Amino acid sequence: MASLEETKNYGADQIQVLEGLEAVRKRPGMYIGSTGPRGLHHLVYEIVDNSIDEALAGFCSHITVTIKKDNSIQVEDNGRGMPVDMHPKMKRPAVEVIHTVLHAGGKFGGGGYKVSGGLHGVGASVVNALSQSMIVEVKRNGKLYRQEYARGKVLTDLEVVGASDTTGSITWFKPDPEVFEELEFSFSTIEYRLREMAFLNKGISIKLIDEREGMEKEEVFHYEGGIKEFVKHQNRGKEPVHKDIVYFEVIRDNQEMEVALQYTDRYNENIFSYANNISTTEGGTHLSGFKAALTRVLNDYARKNNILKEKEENLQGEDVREGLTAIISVKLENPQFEGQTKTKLGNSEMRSFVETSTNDRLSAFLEQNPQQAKDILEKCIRAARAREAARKARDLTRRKGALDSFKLPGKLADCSEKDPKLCEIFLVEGDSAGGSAKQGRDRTRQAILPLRGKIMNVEKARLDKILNSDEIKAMITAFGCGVGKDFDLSKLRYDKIIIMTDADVDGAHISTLLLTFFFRYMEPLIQEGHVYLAMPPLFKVTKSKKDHYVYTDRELESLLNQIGRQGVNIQRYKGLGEMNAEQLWDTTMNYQDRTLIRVTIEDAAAADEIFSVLMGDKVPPRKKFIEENAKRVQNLDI
Ligand code: 0RA
Repeated sequence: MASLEETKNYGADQIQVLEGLEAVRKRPGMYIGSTGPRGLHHLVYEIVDNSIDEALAGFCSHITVTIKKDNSIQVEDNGRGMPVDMHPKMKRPAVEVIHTVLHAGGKFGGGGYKVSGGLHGVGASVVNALSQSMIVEVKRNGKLYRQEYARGKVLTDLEVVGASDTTGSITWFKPDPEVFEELEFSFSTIEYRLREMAFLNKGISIKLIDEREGMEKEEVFHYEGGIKEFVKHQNRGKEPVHKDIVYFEVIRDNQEMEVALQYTDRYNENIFSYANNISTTEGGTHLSGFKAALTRVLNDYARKNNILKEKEENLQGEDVREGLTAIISVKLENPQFEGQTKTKLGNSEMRSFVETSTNDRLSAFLEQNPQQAKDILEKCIRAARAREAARKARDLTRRKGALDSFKLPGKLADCSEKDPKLCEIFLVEGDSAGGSAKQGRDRTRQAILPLRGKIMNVEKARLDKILNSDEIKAMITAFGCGVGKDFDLSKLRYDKIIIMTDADVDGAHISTLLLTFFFRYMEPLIQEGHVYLAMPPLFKVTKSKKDHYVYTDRELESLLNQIGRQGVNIQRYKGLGEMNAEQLWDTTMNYQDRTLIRVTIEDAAAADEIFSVLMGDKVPPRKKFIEENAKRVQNLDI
């Protein structure tokens, strides 16, 4: 990719030297967030980010990430190749400094925007510190260089091991089992991240290969349309309100902004903002600039064209964001990340830059596309009217006291313990299983709420309708913390909310409906980790009068191998209802032996994608999604 001339201009003296890697091994959480699956995957992003930086600098077009058979990772790019010349102060090759000195990477001087901030940009040295083995190869100057590291240390000097007529970098690492609790990489987690990177950096081609046995797979992410295609992807299960995705890009001095948006017939707002490829989940100046411009432009246009009549009130922010899918991506030289999780952009110049640009470009779009402008505004006006109706419905339900927890629902079998921290509530599919659960439970700490039939699909209704559903009202009163804007987590009456459904397709559907409701209207429940899925057994295996409960097909296989297949009786549970109270307690509810899956949300955009695809009206994307993710649903980690 890069010519020899360009390669020469950069070198070791541009690398700043900071501190040692012992600290990283002592307190890995400080550098990669955790030593669980999240931290493990962070290692991959860290290495990929360096190649993305090289692409943003204009020298790299292709990145390949491979999950190797042994759950090690290889990242290869066709950039200039990492610098190999001697670092003047350290008297070591630059590539070695990058991999052994904290913060040496990601802090190169020179033009371009660097992915840095938040947990990112801690550098390749952190990956070395947390790997049992790491090998880096550089193709540069017509040569192939190689160096090995392990657990933060250098194993071999940088050597020339061959010739090369191309340039690029290859990094291979195997995470350290002494550090990580789990060493298994998730294809779909990495896939999500790489796809996001490809959307945010149009033109870059990123390939993901899984070489693990029985899981062989390959995907390429390459989007010439960038975030415009991101919006299309997010909206693939939804019905758009207008034809085109609005897209604009403004580049000025050393700042860039890109916006893509489209309204859908949904009711929730989905705005995802990024700064230098980092997801700014806490928002910041770029997001508030965008929101201000959106409200203003739509109101101005509606007034000017008499779509909003003189006596009508202005559209509010929430009206112009209902059903909106939007991506805002800015790139700037010195991003300031603030907020609790360092994901809030603080640079004040970004507010006016995004606001003015959006004002200009969005009004131009509306002027040039009167039909689409009309479609959008009609949707916003419907939202404004519904907001009024919902407010009235909420006031009414509140006045009636229908959602107060002193009027607990009749079918709730509550527990006697009063300290919420010690209590849990099982949401049980069907009255018969509900009956067994009531009998089998620990009455002091376990409450049971049987749910009858299908829960309402909240993706397709506004709050005023949703509040008419008995099942939903029962949950709101039982939990005790309100709903939607009024939600108050501190009032939660149970520490654990446990969804207990049959291990079949209907059960999975009910779980998804419940999770969708929690995600859209009680999000802190999920964010703070209060929601769980119970794991009822799939089989009861009886041999010589001894019962074994088995939870997965794989477990059944290994049990049969262990106890032999002769004289074995296998009962497949079709539903919770087939278990009596004692069995339900033994297998699924008792504190010691049960397995609960905690539902977590790694990423809001991913979760929205999952819920809107699973719960939307379009069948083909749903079918495709379920087929692709069928395995993952077993271990629902959203
Ligand atoms: C030359 C100079 C610089 C970085 C790279 C090459 C480079 C680093 C990586 C990391 C992964 N792949 C890479 N490819 C190239 C530093 C020059 C600067 O300050 O930008």
